[in-house]
Amino acid sequence: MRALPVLLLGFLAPLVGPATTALAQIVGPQDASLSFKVVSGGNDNYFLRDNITSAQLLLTSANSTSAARRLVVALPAGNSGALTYFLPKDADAGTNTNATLNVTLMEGSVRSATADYFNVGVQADLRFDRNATLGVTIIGAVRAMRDYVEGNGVMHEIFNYTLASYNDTSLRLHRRWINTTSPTSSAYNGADLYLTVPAGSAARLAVTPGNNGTWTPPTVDVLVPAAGGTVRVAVVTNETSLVGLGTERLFLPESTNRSRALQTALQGLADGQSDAAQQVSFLTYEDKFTAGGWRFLTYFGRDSMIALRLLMPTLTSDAIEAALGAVIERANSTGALCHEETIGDYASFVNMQNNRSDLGNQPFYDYKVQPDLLLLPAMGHYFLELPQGSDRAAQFLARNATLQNGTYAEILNRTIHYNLARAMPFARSPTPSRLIGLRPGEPVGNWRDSNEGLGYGLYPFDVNSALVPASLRATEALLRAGVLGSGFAGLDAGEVAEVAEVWEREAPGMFEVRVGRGVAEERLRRFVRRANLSEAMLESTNSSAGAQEADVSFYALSLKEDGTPVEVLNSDMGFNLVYGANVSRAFLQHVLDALQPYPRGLLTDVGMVVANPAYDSNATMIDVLNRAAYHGTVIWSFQQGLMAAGLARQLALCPSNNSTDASNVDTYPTPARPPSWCADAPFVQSLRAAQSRLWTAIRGAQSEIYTEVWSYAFDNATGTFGVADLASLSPTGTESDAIQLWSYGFLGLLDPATGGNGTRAV
Ligand SMILES: *[C@@H]1O[C@H](CO)[C@@H](O)[C@H](O)[C@H]1NC(C)=O
Ligand SMILES: *[C@@H]1O[C@H](CO)[C@@H](O)[C@H](O)[C@H]1NC(C)=O
Ligand SMILES: *[C@@H]1O[C@H](CO)[C@@H](O)[C@H](O)[C@H]1NC(C)=O
Ligand SMILES: *[C@@H]1O[C@H](CO)[C@@H](O)[C@H](O)[C@H]1NC(C)=O
Ligand SMILES: *[C@@H]1O[C@H](CO)[C@@H](O)[C@H](O)[C@H]1NC(C)=O
Ligand SMILES: *[C@@H]1O[C@H](CO)[C@@H](O)[C@H](O)[C@H]1NC(C)=O
Ligand SMILES: *[C@@H]1O[C@H](CO)[C@@H](O)[C@H](O)[C@H]1NC(C)=O
Ligand SMILES: *[C@@H]1O[C@H](CO)[C@@H](O)[C@H](O)[C@H]1NC(C)=O
Ligand SMILES: *[C@@H]1O[C@H](CO)[C@@H](O)[C@H](O)[C@H]1NC(C)=O
Ligand SMILES: *[C@@H]1O[C@H](CO)[C@@H](O)[C@H](O)[C@H]1NC(C)=O
Ligand SMILES: *[C@@H]1O[C@H](CO)[C@@H](O)[C@H](O)[C@H]1NC(C)=O
Ligand SMILES: CC(=O)N[C@H]1CO[C@H](CO)[C@@H](O)[C@@H]1O
Repeated sequence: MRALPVLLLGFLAPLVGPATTALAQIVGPQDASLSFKVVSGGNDNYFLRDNITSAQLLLTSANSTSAARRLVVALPAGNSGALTYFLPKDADAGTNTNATLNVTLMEGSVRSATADYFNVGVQADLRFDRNATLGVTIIGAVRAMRDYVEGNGVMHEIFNYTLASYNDTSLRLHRRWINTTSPTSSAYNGADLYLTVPAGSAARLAVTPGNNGTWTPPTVDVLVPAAGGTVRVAVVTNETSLVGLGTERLFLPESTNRSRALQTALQGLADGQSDAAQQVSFLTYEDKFTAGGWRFLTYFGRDSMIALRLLMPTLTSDAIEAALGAVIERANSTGALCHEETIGDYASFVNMQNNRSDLGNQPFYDYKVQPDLLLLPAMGHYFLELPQGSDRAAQFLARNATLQNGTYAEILNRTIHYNLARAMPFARSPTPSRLIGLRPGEPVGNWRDSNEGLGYGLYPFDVNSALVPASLRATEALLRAGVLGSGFAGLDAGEVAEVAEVWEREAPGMFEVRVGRGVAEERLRRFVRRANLSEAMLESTNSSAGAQEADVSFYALSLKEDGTPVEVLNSDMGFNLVYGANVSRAFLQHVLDALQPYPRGLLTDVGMVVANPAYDSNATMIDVLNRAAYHGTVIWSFQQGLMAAGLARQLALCPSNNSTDASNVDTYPTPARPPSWCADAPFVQSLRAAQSRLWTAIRGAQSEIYTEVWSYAFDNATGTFGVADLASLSPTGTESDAIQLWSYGFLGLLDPATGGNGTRAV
C-alpha cells in the first residue's frame, strides 16, 4: 500500500446528476473507504464502505405519502441484510388518525457496526416523530427480501427469525443460517437485526413475544414522547466482507495522456472527486463487480461484462482483470458462463430445493445464454485494442483459478469451444430453429429478464444478431493475434471467421419486420389511443421524419418458437453497434428509423424507451409492454449508453471521423477497409443527426442516468414527457436500483454536443 495523504472531501454539489451528498468527512481515494448518499425513487440511500464492512442502507424519504416507512439494509457480504417496515401505531391514533409516521435518519449516524463472534455490519440512528410498530421483517438473505418485495409478499418459513433477547431498550432478532459452519457458536452464525435505544433518547421498546414459536412474529412497538425519540438500528452478519476497489485502483489517473476526450472523461474519477466514481467504486470489489444496489449487490455476469465494455477505456488493468476474472472463475466445466451467483443462506435454500442439501451453503451458479457471449468481446477489446491490455494476456491467462481447478487459459479454452459448438448448426444450415434460444425450461435469458420482456419469444434478437457473431469475431481476432498462446490448438481463426460470417449475413434478416405504410399509420393511431398519448404527436413527427413515404421496417424483439417475429420495435440494435463487426448500411438505416420521436420511434423527452409495441399486429402487446412493465415502454439507462457508444464506434470506422471526433473516449482501431457508407456524406450526416437526437433525449433525464430504469408520464396539455418512478406505476412494485453498475457506462462517453458526460456539464 502506498501512503498517500488522506483527502478531505467537503460537500460536493453536483452541477447536474443525481441528488448525491458526500457524507463522511474523511474519504480516502487510496483505500476503499466510501460514504455518500443518493436520493432516488422516493428513497434515501446511504452507502458506506470502510475497513470493516460495505453496506447500503435505504429508508423511505421523509416526504413520502405512503403510510409505511421501509428500511432496507443490503451487504455484499453473503448478499445478506434485512428488510423491515415501520408502521404508524394504531393505539395512539387519538385525534390525528391519518398523520403519517415520519422516520428520519440522523445525518452522520451511519457507521460500521461490530457484534459478538466476528459479526459485522452497519448501524444508523433513526428518529421517530410518533409511535410505530414493526411490520413485516425479513432478516438474512437479500434474495429472500426481494422475493417478498417483488413476489407479491412471498415468504418461506425457513427464513423465519427468532426473538433472541429483548427488554425496553434493546432488541435482538436473530436469523440463524440454514447451514451453520461452526457448531460452537452457531447462535451467532447468521444475521441479526438489533434495535437499541442510545443514551439520551427517551424512546422505549415494547416487545410482546409471538405465541406460536418462530412462526408468529413478536409485536415490537417503538414508543416515543410527543417530542419524538431516537432508536439505533444495526444489521450484522457472520459473512466475510469483500475487499473493495477504491477509485484510485479502479480508474486510470487523470494524467493519462492518450486523447483529450479520455482526459476529460477521467477528471475526478481516480481521486474520487466525482460522485459517480464513488458509486462505481462501491459496486466493485477485488473478486467481482456487483450489479446494483440494493437489489443486486452480488455477481451478475451479464451486467458486469456490459458495464465493463462501456467503462473499459477509463479503467485500470487491475479493475478490468478483476471483472474478467470473476466471470472466468465461475464458468462451469462445459464452458458456459455464470449469469448470477447465489451465495450465503439463500444458496443453502436453493441447494435444498435442488435436493442437494449436502452442498450446504456452497454457492449456486446459474447459466443463462447471454454471459457466454460477452466475455470474448470484452477480452478482445482489452487485449487487442486498449493500451491497458497490451502485454497483459500472458500473465492473465496463466493465472490459476481460485474457485475451481485449472488456469484461466484452460477455462477460456472450454468457453471458446462451447460457443463455437453452439454456433455451428446454424452456420451449416441457417434456419430460425438453429438460432440460439433460451435454455430449456428457462423463460428468460437475455438482458430483458422477464418472459413478457421478450414478448414471450424464444430467440432473442441481441443474442443472435449481435452477440453470437461478435463473440466469434473476438475469438478469431485473439487467435490471429496469437494472444491465446499455445493452449488453443485445434482452433483455426479462418474457420471461426467463416462461422461468424454466416451469422452476420443470415441472422439479422430473420428478425426483419415490414409493415405497410397505411397499416403502420393505423396501428400508430390505435397505439396512441391505447397508451393515452396524443394523436397530435403523430402529426408533428410525420413530415419531419422524411422516411414516412416508405413501409416501416425494423428488427423484431425476438422470434417465437415457430420462427414468427415478435413485432416490437426495440433498442437492442445498440448491441450490434458496440459489439458487431461488419454492421451493414441497411442495419444502420434501421437504427436511424428507430431513433425517431416516440411513438414512431423510441425517443422521448426523457430518454429512449427500450420497447415500443406500437406497430405490433398483436395488440395485446400494448398492455404487456406498457409504461408500467419492467421491460416495457420504459427507459433503461444502460441501453442509452450502449446506443450512444455504438453510434460513436460506428462513426469512428470512417477514418475522417475517427481522427476528428473530440468526443471519442474509447480507442477504436481504424479498419483496413472502411465501410462503403463512409463515402456517402448525407448518410454520415443522418447518423450524426440521429446521434444528436439520442443525446438530446439522454439530457432530458440527466439526473436519472446512473439509476437502473425509469418510466415516463405524458402531459397531454403540453405534449411532453416527464420522468415517472417505475415502482409507483408497476403493479408488482418493481423498483429501480438507485445505483446500477452498467448505467455508469456513461463515464466512458462524452456528449458530442456539450463535450461533457453524466457528472459534469463541462
Ligand atoms: C479501521 O480503520 C480505523 C480508522 O482508520 C482504525 O482505527 C481501525 O483500527 C481499523 N480497523 C481494522 C479492523 O483494520
Ligand atoms: C420529518 O422529521 C424531520 C426530522 O425530525 C423533519 O425535519 C421533517 O420536516 C419531517 N418531515 C415531515 C414530512 O414531517
Ligand atoms: C420528495 O422530495 C423530492 C426532492 O427532495 C422530490 O423529488 C419528490 O418529488 C418529493 N416527493 C413527494 C412525494 O413529494
Ligand atoms: C382518514 O382518512 C380516511 C380515508 O382517507 C378518511 O375517510 C378519514 O375521514 C380520515 N380521518 C381523519 C381523522 O382525517
Ligand atoms: C437490556 O438488554 C441489553 C442487551 O442484553 C443489556 O445490555 C441492558 O443492560 C438491558 N437493560 C436492562 C435495563 O436490563
Ligand atoms: C403455528 O406454527 C405452525 C408452524 O410451526 C403453523 O403451521 C401454524 O399454522 C401456526 N399456527 C397459527 C395459529 O399461526
Ligand atoms: C406513544 O405511546 C405511549 C404509550 O401508549 C404514550 O404515552 C405516548 O404518548 C405515545 N406517543 C405519542 C407521540 O403519541
Ligand atoms: C463466523 O463465526 C465463526 C465463529 O462462530 C468464526 O469462526 C468465523 O470466522 C466467522 N466468519 C466470519 C466470516 O466472520
Ligand atoms: C453448464 O451449463 C450449461 C448451460 O446451462 C449446461 O448445458 C451444461 O450441462 C452445464 N455443464 C455442466 C457440467 O453442468
Ligand atoms: C444444510 O442444511 C440442511 C437443512 O438443514 C441439512 O439437511 C444439510 O445436511 C446441511 N448441510 C450441511 C453441509 O450443513
Ligand atoms: C498454478 O498452480 C501450479 C500448481 O498447481 C503452479 O505450479 C503454478 O506456478 C501456478 N501458477 C501461477 C501463475 O500461480
Ligand atoms: C417470525 C416470522 O418471520 N414468521 C413468519 C414465518 O413464516 C411464515 C410463512 O412464511 C410467516 O407467515 C410468518 O410471519
